[in-house]
Amino acid sequence: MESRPPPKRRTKRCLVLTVAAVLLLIVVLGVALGVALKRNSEPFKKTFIDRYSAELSMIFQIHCGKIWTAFEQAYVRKDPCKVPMEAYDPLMAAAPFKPACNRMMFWSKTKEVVHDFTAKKDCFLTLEDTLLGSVLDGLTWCGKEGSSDTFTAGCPGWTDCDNNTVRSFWNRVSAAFADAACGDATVMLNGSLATPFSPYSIFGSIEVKNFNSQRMKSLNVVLITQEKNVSNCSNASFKDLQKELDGGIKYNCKEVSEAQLQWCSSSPETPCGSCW
Ligand code: DVN
Repeated sequence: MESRPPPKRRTKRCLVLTVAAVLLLIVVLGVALGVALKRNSEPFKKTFIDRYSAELSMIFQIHCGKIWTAFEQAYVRKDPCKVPMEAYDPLMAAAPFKPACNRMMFWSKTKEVVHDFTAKKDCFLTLEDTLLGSVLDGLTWCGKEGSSDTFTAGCPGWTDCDNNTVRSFWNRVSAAFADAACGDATVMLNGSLATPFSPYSIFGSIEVKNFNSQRMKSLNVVLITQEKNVSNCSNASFKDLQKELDGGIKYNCKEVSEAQLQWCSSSPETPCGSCW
């Protein structure tokens, strides 16, 4: 017959088993309570989210309505070639740019490469990455005298007249975006051009003129170079750029190959700062 363990050891084993049973019971009860509570809290959570988002979307609808009205009044019922950039002042008052210090990215003749970069690396923001810029980028619109409609065809082209509806919009929002520039700003320019900085471009004729040294500390030029490169950071046009800059804004220039930029864009773990 099997020998029985001494009384002392039997008591100890009994104690351990009792404690384990009690612990198991607490865990089972805890899980059951958690599930019950969760299940009970579900309907309340859904009510909360439904009501909150309904309220939000109503606020957004009212806000968007105001922005639309401010936008439309710039050109509706007007000759599409007689819309100066100031016509969009009420829009800028209704939808001012939030400054994104040290992240604002300007560009000229590099639209594709800059937006490929900012789409993959979220450390910089171009005008077209802002809400207003992204809504209207690539669109055409205009009004005409005697009509309250917005037309998207038959509108004057970019070079058809100076005060055309779309070009005046981009001029006005570019001025506002540059005015909001703060901290270190960056501009991506095209190294395959003989004059990467043109005083006649929007960047040269509007944005540089709106940089304010009260808010903006420096302008970092990133010159995108190709194999058959044409210009580098000692290009004469950059002397003009430096002359145009508001006194007190520091200037520097770095040459970066498009290949290096593409490599950097496609490696999310590479910090933006080491892309050039
Ligand atoms: O800093 C950027 C950005 O903030 C923007 O608002 O202004 C700066 C870029 O303007 P930019 O310096 O004049 O640079 P680009 O490359 O000469 O022209 C920018 C855009 O204006 C072009 O990409 C065109 O837009 P699109 O058609 O590609 O959507 C447009 N643009 C300029 N000249 C044009 C023209 N579109 C048609 N005909 C032209 N002659």
